[in-house]
Amino acid sequence: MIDFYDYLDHCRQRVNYSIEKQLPSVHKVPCQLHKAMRYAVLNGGKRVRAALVYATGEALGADGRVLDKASTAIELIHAFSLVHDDLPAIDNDDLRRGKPACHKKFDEATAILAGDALLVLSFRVLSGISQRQLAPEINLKMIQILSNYVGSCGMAGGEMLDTALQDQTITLRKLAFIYKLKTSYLICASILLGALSANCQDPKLLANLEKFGLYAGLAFQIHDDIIGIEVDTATLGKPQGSDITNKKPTYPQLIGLDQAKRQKKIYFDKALHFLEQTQLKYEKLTCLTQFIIQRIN
Ligand code: GRG
Repeated sequence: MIDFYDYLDHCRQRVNYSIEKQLPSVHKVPCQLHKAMRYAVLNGGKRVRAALVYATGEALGADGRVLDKASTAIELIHAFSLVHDDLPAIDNDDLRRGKPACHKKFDEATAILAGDALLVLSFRVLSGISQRQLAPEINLKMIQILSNYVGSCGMAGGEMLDTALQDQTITLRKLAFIYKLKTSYLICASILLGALSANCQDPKLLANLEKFGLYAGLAFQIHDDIIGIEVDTATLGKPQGSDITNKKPTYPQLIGLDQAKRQKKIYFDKALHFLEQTQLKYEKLTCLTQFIIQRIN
């Protein structure tokens, strides 16, 4: 049995070191922008997505240096999405990872630009994988997958639909669709980039990994709704009850907390079902999925 928390800590340290190396120095002009980028991405964070990249890639024998670049690219995009999500025009949240949100620490213009620059840096890092470590056509596939999953039919599209939800009634089916785009797709991208880092091109395996990511992502977002209600602001590191304040429909709001917990478990079981189908050595991925639905922040 692996010590999962040691493993998660190891992934965190590894990706943080890699991110640090990729960020421009705070002494480089425009210093304020570079400070904000650093603040937004090196301010804590569980690094669950990075761990998914590492755990998937390691199960398939990927080169650690490729995994460092892939996990860095994913966490840079994730940090960018949180910066923009917190902006007054979107969720208007002042607190992130227990600290002032980027636009509060700096200002709105700086936060918007820092987010933009993190997004661009993500693709720069991903496209910078050495040809000696990974075939260029696989590297290109990674870039295509990531851009599809975060673009207008992916995370950005999910956020657009989510933003329009304020004060609206919605069916559970539509909400699940938004969660898929907004949250699951970056989880899927993390897993698929991990697999591609190992040169994996088996369509059946990739399809099972994608379905695993899809359901793990839905469970992750429903759990996020639940802890957003049940856990206090200090523990969450972001405002408790912010979906209620923003009048955003969530699973607990639509079907109640108990049913939301049941639905989370259904998605968790589906995720594990598709993980088993991969026939990989998946102990770390199972632990990560359990962590995703039990975390307190
Ligand atoms: C991708 C082009 C493009 C635009 C981004 C702003 C935006 C559009 C998307 C935001 C999507 C979003 C915030 C989804 C919520 C996902 C979620 C539950 C995030 C929290 O993730 P954790 O708990 O956070 O892993 P830490 O802080 O641990 O990293």
